[in-house]
Amino acid sequence: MMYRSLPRQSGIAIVTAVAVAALVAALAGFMAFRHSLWLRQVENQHDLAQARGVARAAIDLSRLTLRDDARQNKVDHAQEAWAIPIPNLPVEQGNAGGKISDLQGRFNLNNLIASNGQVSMLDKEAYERLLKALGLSPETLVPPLLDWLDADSEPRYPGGAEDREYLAGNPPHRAANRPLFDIDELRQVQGYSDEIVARLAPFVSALPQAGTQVNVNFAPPEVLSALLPSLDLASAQALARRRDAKPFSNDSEFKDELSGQVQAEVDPTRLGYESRYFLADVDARFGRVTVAYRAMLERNGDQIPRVVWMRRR
Ligand SMILES: [Ca+2]
Ligand SMILES: [Ca+2]
Repeated sequence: MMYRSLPRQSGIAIVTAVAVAALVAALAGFMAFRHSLWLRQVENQHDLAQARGVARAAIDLSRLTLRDDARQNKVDHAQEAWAIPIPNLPVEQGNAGGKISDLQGRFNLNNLIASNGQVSMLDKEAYERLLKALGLSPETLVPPLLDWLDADSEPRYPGGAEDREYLAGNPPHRAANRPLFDIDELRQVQGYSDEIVARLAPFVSALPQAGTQVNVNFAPPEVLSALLPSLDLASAQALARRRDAKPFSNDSEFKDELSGQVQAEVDPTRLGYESRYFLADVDARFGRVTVAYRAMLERNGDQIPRVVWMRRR
């Protein structure tokens, strides 16, 4: 009987050995996979850190470019060197590129409430004209934005919206009662759908101060026409074409291009030829990782511009 059970036992031993070998092989494979995954993660982290470093260096380069521009002249227009986009250039093991855009040719929505907390009537009327020129409704878009920006919680009538209206919404939130931080914040304001915000975006800004001038060298025709009530859109389009060929340096050059009636509407406190605020968009690729950053820059005199905010886009 004993000799019969021996082959059976050795059979079990062989099966066990094969199973153990298979398990070891599977475990070794799993370990190798985990190890390569870990290595990949380490590489990705390394590439991400490098790409972020390259992106930050590109934003710093934008700041230096704007500082140097301010040292050379006191006028800003689209033909200046800083306004030329930098194509994606090879850097060590990667690529980087970007562009600087002017923000001061746009209508600053934070101008609607002056620094004394009161509505700036000239800016309110200009914003109404801008909305009309864009085919949007001032009646539904102006009162809720004024309520969003003003410090109180009393809704305007008609068409206003404050905490009470927003807390009843889904999801409930409150009115900001302070200047806009960013154009994207408009999506939280009553009446501002994604489509409306996208339509407005090229024409408006949310700068961190009120009472800013519009740089006429960058203003789209719709913004020029909104700021100069007697300048119709067709004349503003013709004016913008002449300006793009030959930018303005001062009031007298600008007024030379306007009719007498429009000349009288040029307010040097609201229109200018310089820019203080800019957007820097940079893209950086390093190894397998690509990052894209956007920063708002504020230039003060010929100092290196400060970063107002910076985020991934
Ligand atoms: Ca300049
Ligand atoms: Ca309010």
